[in-house]
Amino acid sequence: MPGPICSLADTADETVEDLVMKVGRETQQPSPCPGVRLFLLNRRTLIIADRKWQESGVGHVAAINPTRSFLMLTLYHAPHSRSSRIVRLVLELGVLDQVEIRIVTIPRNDGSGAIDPANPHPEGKVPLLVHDEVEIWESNAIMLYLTDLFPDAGLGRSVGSPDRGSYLSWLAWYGNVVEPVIVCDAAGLSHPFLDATFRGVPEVVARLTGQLEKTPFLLGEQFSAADLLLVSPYVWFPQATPDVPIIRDWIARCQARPAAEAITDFDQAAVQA
Ligand SMILES: N[C@@H](CCC(=O)N[C@@H](CS)C(=O)NCC(=O)O)C(=O)O
Repeated sequence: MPGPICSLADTADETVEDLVMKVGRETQQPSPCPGVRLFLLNRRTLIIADRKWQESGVGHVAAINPTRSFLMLTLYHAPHSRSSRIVRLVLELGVLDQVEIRIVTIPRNDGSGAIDPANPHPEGKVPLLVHDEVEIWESNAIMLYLTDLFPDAGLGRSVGSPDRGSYLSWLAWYGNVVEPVIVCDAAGLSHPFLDATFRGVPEVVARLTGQLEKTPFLLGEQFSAADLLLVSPYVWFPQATPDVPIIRDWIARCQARPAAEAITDFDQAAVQA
């Protein structure tokens, strides 16, 4: 529990009506003391309202810049794993100071590591995002959640955007099709049911190529979280990269971004810590 009362930045008297118009929602954070309620006005401002304000409509109301604890966004991360792409997204969004990243262990393919009792993911996996006690799991769901929560960086597409449907489709296609196809291919598995359900690597390559022939990134001229997600298997598993120049160029464009190097440094530092 942080000490919000100690970090008041400014205060103002406002009516209940004024404030209720502005207040987003009450946080689920326990009140620091009797008669005081906490409201998140937006992700930059926390309102502390005391009993007098609540009863009379005029009283002590303080707006402060929240610390990460107020946002209560926690990301469970294992370095050099599928959660690295979520840390990269946090870096791309510029909100590292608003997400607490907890390093946990996972069982690794080489036999090292183990499920970490400190990781609340029901299967012990990463990534897991926890926001105000609600667990969000699966990389594409977490990416959608974070880009909706932090729209200013322009890495997602909000409801009402003409590209919202394409954005959701690329994110879902990654989880529903691309990962199963890449994993089955790497495992040397083939079966008519797999082909019928997911198709295969040539179809994945054709879909990516078809879009990248039209635009430099999947949603057009600008890099988005859809690129970050779709590029990720080729980043960890370069052997899976198709020998298609348009795809290789797209990967190079995505990896030329500062956050691509920053996540490598972040993971390296986390391993050495
Ligand atoms: N579809 C999930 C996959 C999550 C996943 O399998 N994560 C791996 C890390 S690369 C993991 O936690 N493995 C640990 C385990 O299997 O216990 C996602 O994309 O979030």
